[in-house]
Amino acid sequence: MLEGCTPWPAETAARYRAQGVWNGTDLGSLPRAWAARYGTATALVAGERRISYAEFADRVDRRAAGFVREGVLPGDRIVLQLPNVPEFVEVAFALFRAGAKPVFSLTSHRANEIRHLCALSGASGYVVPGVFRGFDHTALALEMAAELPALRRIYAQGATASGAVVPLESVDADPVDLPANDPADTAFFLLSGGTTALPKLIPRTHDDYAYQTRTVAALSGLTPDDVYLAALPVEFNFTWGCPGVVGTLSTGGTVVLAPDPTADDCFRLIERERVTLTSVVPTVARLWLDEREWSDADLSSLRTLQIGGARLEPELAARVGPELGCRLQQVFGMAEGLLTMSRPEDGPDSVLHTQGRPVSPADEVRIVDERGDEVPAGTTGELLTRGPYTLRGYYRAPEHNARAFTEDGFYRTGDLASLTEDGRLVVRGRLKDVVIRGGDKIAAGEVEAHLLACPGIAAAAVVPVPDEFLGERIYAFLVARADREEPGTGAEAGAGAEAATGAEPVSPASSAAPPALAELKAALHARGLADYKLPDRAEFVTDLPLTPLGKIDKKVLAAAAADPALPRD
Ligand code: J2J
Repeated sequence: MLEGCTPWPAETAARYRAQGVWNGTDLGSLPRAWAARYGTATALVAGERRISYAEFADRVDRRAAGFVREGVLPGDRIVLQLPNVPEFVEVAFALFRAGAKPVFSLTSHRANEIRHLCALSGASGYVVPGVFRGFDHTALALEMAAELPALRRIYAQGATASGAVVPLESVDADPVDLPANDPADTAFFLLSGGTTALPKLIPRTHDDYAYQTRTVAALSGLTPDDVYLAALPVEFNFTWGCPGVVGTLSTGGTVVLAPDPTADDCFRLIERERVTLTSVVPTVARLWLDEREWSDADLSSLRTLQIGGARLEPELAARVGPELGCRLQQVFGMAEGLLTMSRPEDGPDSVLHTQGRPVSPADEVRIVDERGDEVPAGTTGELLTRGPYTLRGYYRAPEHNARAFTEDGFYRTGDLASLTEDGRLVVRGRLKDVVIRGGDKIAAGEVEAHLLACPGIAAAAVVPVPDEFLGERIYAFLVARADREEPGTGAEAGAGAEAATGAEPVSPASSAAPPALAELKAALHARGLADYKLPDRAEFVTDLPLTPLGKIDKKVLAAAAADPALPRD
């Protein structure tokens, strides 16, 4: 196994193998196996492009040979940052085939995230989309290569070769014999939604991911007639393997790649491609439901809409069946592993109000109180989990791992949940310091660290504030430095914190005018922080409330931020 990754204990691994839970799959071998079974059937659709299973396998073989020719070696880490295009799927499988480990990055990631991902993974290569949505990823990649000596090759779509830049199109060579991968080894890395200032890398093994996708595909009743719409970014675990792209291809179905999750694009694709299954976050589901009234698209092929990634309000859940004419499947999941979902046979009440049951009988789930003792059904506590597709440790993070796992290997999810008498999960909240904005996970600590590095800021605390459309928004409470003189122009600064608390723990700043929200956002943007992490509101206070232990009291701040008396944008 790759150094820096934590294996399952030998006895546990032996048990999973003996039970056939892990069946020795090498993800790199799958495209050939699929081609043998499904041949001329359509594997991928993107715009006007339709790629058969046979073609897909050929392209993967040629690209794998191309990467080997470029000097990619088994065990190399390669950051993969492409949008929903067939090349994402081809490159991921080509790297699996070559024994290299893709690190899945979001296209919205910028210098701050990419620098960290490349450095932490020790990446030797970085695959970018050239210019995408107005952003020059190749230029950023070159900057990174100049900073990080290990980063030797930039593969850019549509680029011309120069220096470290290799056009992705030229990563193509006559197929060569390549050794098989050890199924117990790490196949790729997903990103953690994060609780710490810097995102962690989640190693997923060939065996564990093959098991996840196979299990979820079977539970979803997928057949070769199914058509899956990848509406959310493909690199999201939900879209990639729940059952998503990998589960659908494993079953011989067709994957349709949507450029983005807008109702317009997706409804058109559902109608044109007769899509049967897709997955979205609640914010996208709400947009689709609201748009449905105005659209005459034929959505009759859609059998199941999976919704997950953030809390789904029961009122929204109840609209799915009647308004979209398909079955709702609630999904609770995490890139770290554990997935729970409602089943076709579940009654309406359970589908609307619970996140269903773990997908594997081998998943172990515990709800515990602060002392770590298990609590009875119906009681809320922290969700801990262990199982055949849940990580045993983040990559190269021994200190964090010591806190994030129990001694007996349960992962502390940081989610608050309860179990129903019949073992269904109900997500109740979070212990972890994360904002979930429209399904995007933002670690408060990361934004705080960047705010503190901005001029004029003495202290910063980031909390979620409930929002009808996005679920949550990012709210920053800030203390200005006493020495700041420039006047700010923002209306947000200092607005109504007293009214918000009704008491006194958060008091507005009164002295020198602090920087305006727009100014702060520009500073964070300039620091290379991805835009989806920028605060939606910033409020200056004279000091931050503290708990009796002297930590910033985020409960008080979250309550202040959520107060309806506060003016909203
Ligand atoms: C409330 N919170 C939820 C839900 C995830 C499938 C679906 C989602 C993800 C995902 C995924 C939630 N209700 N239904 O990887 O394969 C919050 C929890 C969780 C965190 C994980 C998949 N579903 N969440 O969202 O790694 O807080 O994975 O711990 O991005 O999202 O985020 P992520």
